Amino acid sequence: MKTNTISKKSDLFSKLFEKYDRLISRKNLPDTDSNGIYTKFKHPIITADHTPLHWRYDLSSHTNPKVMERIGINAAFNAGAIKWNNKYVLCVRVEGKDRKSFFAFAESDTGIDNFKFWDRPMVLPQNRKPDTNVYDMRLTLHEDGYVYGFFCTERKDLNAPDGDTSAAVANAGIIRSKDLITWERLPDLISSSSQQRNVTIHPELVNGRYVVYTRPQDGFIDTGSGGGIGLGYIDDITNPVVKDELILNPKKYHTVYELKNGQGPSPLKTSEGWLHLAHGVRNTAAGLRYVLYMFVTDLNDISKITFQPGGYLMAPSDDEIIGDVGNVLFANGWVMDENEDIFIYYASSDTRTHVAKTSLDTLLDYCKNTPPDGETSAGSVQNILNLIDRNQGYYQRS
Ligand code: M1P
Repeated sequence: MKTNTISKKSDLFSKLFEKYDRLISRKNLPDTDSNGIYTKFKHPIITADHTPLHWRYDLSSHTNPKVMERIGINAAFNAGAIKWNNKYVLCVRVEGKDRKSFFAFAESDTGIDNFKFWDRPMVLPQNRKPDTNVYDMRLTLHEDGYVYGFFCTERKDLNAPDGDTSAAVANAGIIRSKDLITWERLPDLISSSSQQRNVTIHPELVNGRYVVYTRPQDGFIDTGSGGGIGLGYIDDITNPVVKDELILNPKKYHTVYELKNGQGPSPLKTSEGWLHLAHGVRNTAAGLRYVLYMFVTDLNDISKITFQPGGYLMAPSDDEIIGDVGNVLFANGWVMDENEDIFIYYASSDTRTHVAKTSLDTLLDYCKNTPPDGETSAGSVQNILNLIDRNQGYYQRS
């Protein structure tokens, strides 16, 4: 009798593993519906269901005869990315059903499918003041030889009035490694802003100094009088005091980054400047809407924007609109291959991770040849009229 029960339960475990194996070995196909700028793929590349079964289930049929999930995972999104030992490696924000986020690496040979999590989630080294919640890792191979991980560390706001149990303080946490396995924790960012989020490091030194992209903000959600993508300099990365911070890319009325914006991954170096991916947020009657946009900065003067296409590069579409925090696209990871193919790792609605594939040549063309924001409705019409004029002789059909 007992043997029968166990073998029946073992069947349930087998089914669980078969289902899981099918999911992580599933091939991902490109969406045929490309806009010429990037190609999205049919399936998200990482979801909560991709997290290993041995993180979630007690796999013994003796102690878990009902095959119950013991630890639930809610979402797997906002991944940092790096190409490492010929693999596409993501540092995923995994969020448990208990609302805590943590980091876990997943890797793939193709960059578009078959992502497998490493055996264990990352054990993040702690500073004297432990993190309550951590998220949104940016991974950057720096010219000093380290891979830096910049992430958001969140702690309760101890100055909040009694009874306010949600007020929090966000800052940038910093780790570095030479092998992605052993990580050294540096002090958290020291800046003049009460809160910082969406911070990442520029891959090269500028005049012998480290450079960080920042997002100073007054409140935990509201950027208030702060906001915009900032640029600051650090003399000694082991004592990360931000100096000479300036706003590189401000939020702006009646644009897709009207309410707030934030640097995505660290910029990519190209012969025509530094290519940036960012997110912009505006408020609507249905709540905040997060989209991705781009800009380019001068190769020799990184505080100067040389191109900024109007509008967004990518916005939530179809199933991407729905999730834990709806109408959100967010990207903090991308990889450029030796052949200059670019993989943009983006997440939808704080729930799942996707990839879009493009190339350096295409994104530079996009940045240089998409008209800048027209600023007004009339300006937008003028952009269209300019295109119509250039198209004379091309579009009339008999
Ligand atoms: O919920 C949307 C995003 O909100 C925050 O981004 P920002 O600081 O720009 O508003 C982050 O918490 C991010 O993780 C999240 O995806």
